[in-house]
Amino acid sequence: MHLKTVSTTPITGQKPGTSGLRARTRTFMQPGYLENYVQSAFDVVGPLTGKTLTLGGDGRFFNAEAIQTILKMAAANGADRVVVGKDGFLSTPAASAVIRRLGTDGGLILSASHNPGGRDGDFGVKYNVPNGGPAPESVTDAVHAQTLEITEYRTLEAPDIDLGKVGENYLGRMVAEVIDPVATHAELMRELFDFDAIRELFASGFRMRFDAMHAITGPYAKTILEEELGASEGTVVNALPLPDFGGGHPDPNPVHAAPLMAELFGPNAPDFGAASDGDGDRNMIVGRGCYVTPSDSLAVLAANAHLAPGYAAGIKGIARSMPTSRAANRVADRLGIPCFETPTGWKFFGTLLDAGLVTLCGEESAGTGSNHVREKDGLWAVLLWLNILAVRRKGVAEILSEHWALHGRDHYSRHDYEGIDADAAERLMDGLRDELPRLPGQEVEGLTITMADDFSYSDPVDGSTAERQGIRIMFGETVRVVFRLSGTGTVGATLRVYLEQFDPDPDVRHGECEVLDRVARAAGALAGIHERLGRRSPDVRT
Ligand code: VG1
Ligand code: CO
Repeated sequence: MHLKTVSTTPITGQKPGTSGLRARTRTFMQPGYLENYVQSAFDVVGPLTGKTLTLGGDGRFFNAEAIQTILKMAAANGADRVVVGKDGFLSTPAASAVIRRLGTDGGLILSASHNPGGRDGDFGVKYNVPNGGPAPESVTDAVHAQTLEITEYRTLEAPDIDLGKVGENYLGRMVAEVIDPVATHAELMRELFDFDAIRELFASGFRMRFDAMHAITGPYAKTILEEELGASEGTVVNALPLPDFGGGHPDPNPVHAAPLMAELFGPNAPDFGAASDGDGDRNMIVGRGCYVTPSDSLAVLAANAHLAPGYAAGIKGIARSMPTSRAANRVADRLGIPCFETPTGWKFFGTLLDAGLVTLCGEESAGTGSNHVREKDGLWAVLLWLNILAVRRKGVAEILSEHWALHGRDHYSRHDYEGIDADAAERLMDGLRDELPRLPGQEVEGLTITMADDFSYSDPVDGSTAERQGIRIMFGETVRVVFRLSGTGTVGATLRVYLEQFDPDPDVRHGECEVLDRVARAAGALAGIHERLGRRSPDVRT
């Protein structure tokens, strides 16, 4: 075994952003490309001497090779130990749990989350800091700057280690410790939730379907739901993580998890359905004949969290990303606790959680989590729902309509225009930005604009700021439209249009589409979506 220095491949086109570096898998497979990012991250957080890192990924194509590469680089960079999930697996929340419980000096997570995988799909890598959360912008900016500086990386010439066997291996002087990827996370779940009550719920005949979408949550869901909580065998479907997610798109929403929706809305539907994404940090919740929007899910979880042992003392506060509906604010107001509004992306919740200002966080994109880790956590949300259902012994639809009766209902939908020309997308956003001062007072589709701005955020804990985080347009107190461009895509641009309308006295028979139809037309007219993008309707509605 000897140390060598090899040249890097420049990272072009893609700036390592909110969720680390994401690019096409083929781009990542170029020799020296992944290495450029990893060496840069090691340079920024290093020296690694005396340090322990956590490492794992969502099992997508190139995961295992990337793990071996990173292990050898960590050894060459002087790390003491790397804790790696068996088979190279760790869901994002499990990696966060491992970093925190084992007290490692941060870690690397390999995933492009909900983006499709495979040789022709996407790959990604991100560095998480010692609190278990995504690196803040100061770190990701420094890593990006370093990728432009360095021309070489350090590695050890050594055979691959056996990722299939739990135990310790040596790479030079570094220990590569292969761990059970599920155990630490499962242990944490047992502490937070009343497993006995959930076991009784299943024993009473309660039926559930969990769609792991051939992504990383399969092993976690099988172990916890079927083996430990007694859900019947077959409750978890598509449980085997596959390198290409079985050709699917592991984004848990009604469009990409259509089979689950069909089952829950069909004859002989189970009581409860859930799905998770590529790296296991997102969740979709469906009741029998009833889809729960992620924004409503956050609000219901916040209103009922005290029913689970881990939150029995009540929650201190809630944080939601700006485009997430204001349903969570209504719960916070009733409970007399604060509700923070942050830019999109989990990293903005970290400081609030560390400072103990909030207990629960959520995003409209199906991410929900709490202070137990510093990432969103798909299975955690499912278990909290199960704990609530086990205590309240009511159906999802009933819980939801009671929630709306008490708080009113925030009708909500997100329209995505995918694969659009990046310049046209920028021009559309710039056009809206230029118009902002002239918008208040204007009438669109019979709705009058009362406020319009480009969301900027100042972190109440560390004072860091983030500008241009999305255009918000208010039509009085009840209707809101938000426009922003996705930061996680790898080709072209995606425009996200977030539509919402509050109804203080809701009629549960109305679907989101009818209620939000006028709001959608107003959004289209304001941004000139048809004229500028040539699109008549969105690619995905969630
Ligand atoms: C999307 C979601 C955002 C989420 C991010 C990462 O970002 O909208 O809410 O935090 O993905 O999620 P964007 O920029 O494409 O809208 V995941 O599951 O990649 O960790
Ligand atoms: Co994800």
